[in-house]
Amino acid sequence: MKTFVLATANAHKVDEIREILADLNLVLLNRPSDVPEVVEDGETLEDNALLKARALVAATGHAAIADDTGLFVDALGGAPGVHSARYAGSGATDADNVRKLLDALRGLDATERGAHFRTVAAVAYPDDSWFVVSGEVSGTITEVPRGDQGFGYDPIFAPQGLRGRTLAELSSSEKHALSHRGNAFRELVDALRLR
Ligand code: ITT
Repeated sequence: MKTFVLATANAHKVDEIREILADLNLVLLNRPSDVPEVVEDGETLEDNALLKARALVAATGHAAIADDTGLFVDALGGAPGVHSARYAGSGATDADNVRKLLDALRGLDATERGAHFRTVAAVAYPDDSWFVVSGEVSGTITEVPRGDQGFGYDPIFAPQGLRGRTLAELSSSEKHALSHRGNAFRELVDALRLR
């Protein structure tokens, strides 16, 4: 069985990745707690996903899977994008980030609130080989948060085609079926099968 260490320090992302990959015959190890967090100073999601994956290969000797995700808001020229985790400052909580984004879009109507999530998943191996895949979902930013499932920006992101329901109003399996992370990790599964 293939073994991978999951590079993410975000427990919600660990849960989602484990759920999405559950049917595969993979051993998934959690990131050891003594491995310091990587400074995510890349300019793109690809850069940061690879930084995280390679750091965990170096720290553990295992192949590693990393995910870097951003929310790209049209009216803000793509912000917060690669800086989504720190949008409201270093140490910002999900609630801080959500509040700042709603404030930035105050007064804009639904047609001006377009956005997409993008996830880049990177796999890195001890022999220095690697690959990346990505997935997206398009939608709009709601005017108020709704729902208590999911995490991060989920309560204010309404995917296209769901009549305004937010990602935080979906069950986890409904979210994975259409989400940026679901789409990226389905690509990752296909890529792993070819190796
Ligand atoms: P790691 O770097 O340890 O993986 P992180 O929380 O920093 O964890 P990201 O950089 O990928 O992860 O996340 C960027 C931000 O986007 C962060 O604020 C997350 O809460 C948010 N985010 C990521 N995936 C999300 C999702 O599926 N739904 C809503 N928000 C999400």
